[in-house]
Amino acid sequence: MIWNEKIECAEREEMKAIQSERLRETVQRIYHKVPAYRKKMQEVGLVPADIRSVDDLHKLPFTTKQDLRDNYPFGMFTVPMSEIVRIHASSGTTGKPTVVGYTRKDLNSWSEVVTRSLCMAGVHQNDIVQVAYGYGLFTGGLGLHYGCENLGASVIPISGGNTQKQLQLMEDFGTTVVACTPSYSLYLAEAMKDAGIKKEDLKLRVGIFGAEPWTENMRKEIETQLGLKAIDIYGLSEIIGPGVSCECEHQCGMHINEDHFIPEIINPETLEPMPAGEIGELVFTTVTKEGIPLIRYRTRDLTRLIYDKCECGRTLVRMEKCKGRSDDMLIIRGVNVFPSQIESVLLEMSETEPHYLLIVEREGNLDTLNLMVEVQEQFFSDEIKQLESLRKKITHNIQSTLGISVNVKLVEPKTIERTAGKAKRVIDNRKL
Ligand code: DLL
Repeated sequence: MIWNEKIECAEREEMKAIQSERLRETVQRIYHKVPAYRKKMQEVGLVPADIRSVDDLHKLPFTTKQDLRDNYPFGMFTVPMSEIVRIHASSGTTGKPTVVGYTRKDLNSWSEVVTRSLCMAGVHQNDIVQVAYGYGLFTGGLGLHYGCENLGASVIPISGGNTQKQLQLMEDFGTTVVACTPSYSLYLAEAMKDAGIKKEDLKLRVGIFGAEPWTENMRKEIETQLGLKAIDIYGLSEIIGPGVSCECEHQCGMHINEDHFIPEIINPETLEPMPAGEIGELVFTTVTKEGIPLIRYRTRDLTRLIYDKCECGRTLVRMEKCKGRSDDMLIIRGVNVFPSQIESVLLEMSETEPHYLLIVEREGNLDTLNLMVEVQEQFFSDEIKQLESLRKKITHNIQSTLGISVNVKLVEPKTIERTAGKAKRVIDNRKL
């Protein structure tokens, strides 16, 4: 089912007209209400009247996480606190968290885009949805929750963690849809095996997985182990939370709810817009938000936009699965390495588990990349010779795919710490 057919299947010109009108309103709002934005616009000699349509978007200055930190906590809100009805925050890797505020209208828009996303994923009213994203300051839990209620599905607000309970409720309540991070879904699969629960014992049909990067290989693994269709959902708290975009049943890129969030792709080095179809950094401008509208917000996520028609009938532009981030890309001895590339290599091998940790060190002037990876139970052996040959095989496969040498350390299954939230894949010990 298409939740909002008029918008989701609009002609490009129609969409542009909606976006342009909303953009004009947003620019007026931020210029008059947020001193930090006014200052930035004045610095480049812009007044709101200069922005007439989406074609003028590129004239506006960018916004970054640093701007949110500089105006911590509420300095970029455009309404008085009496109109803010919800506050979320994302834990920054350094310093203060990024704080976002929602008006009642913002919460309604959020429910709308999550409901659209659920419909894209093939979820319907009769589904029982177990929301295993964290409830709290993180937007995952509550974001999915209100979208499910708005759709009319039955939501189980179990939140993250408590794996045994997750499995018990899945069995007892007949959960048909699970929403959690892709890494946690694999952890659930592992716990199922331990508990002797087969996928056939459960009624899982769809998984709504996001909040961290994952690969096509990981998708296959999850789909096989849990017996469901694994759908990618994307979002970030600064823009709204989950539901910025989501895959449809064809799993060929995530449809962006572009009547609310206008996407652009820029070159992260030169900050110039990239030619259509090329990979670069994703930038969003929110055009309906009241609490904290963001202009040309740099997500740091790398992807490309696809404007071709989708088989599902939606015309909403699609973004490809995230390729990594412009800031988590590792440069090891001059070679650009994305953790997702290493993950792909591991998933292609039957002996390893998709649980790994990359540790980057600098010895003298030389970077070294160390990889801890779990070996599948049946391949883990007391025979050093056997393990050594597996270690060599992994080293060779990574070397030949990425062109980089890596020190591989094999560890027993379940040694690497599991989290109910986003998996931590990289520890960078270099002081650069
Ligand atoms: O992770 C919102 C969310 C919750 C999305 C539940 C999907 C499901 P933040 O904590 O602000 O918000 O983190 C946002 O997570 O910039 C991406 O780098 C990453 N991310 C989110 N979804 C995906 C995805 C939520 N599907 C940051 N694929 C974003 C890859 C993702 N990365």
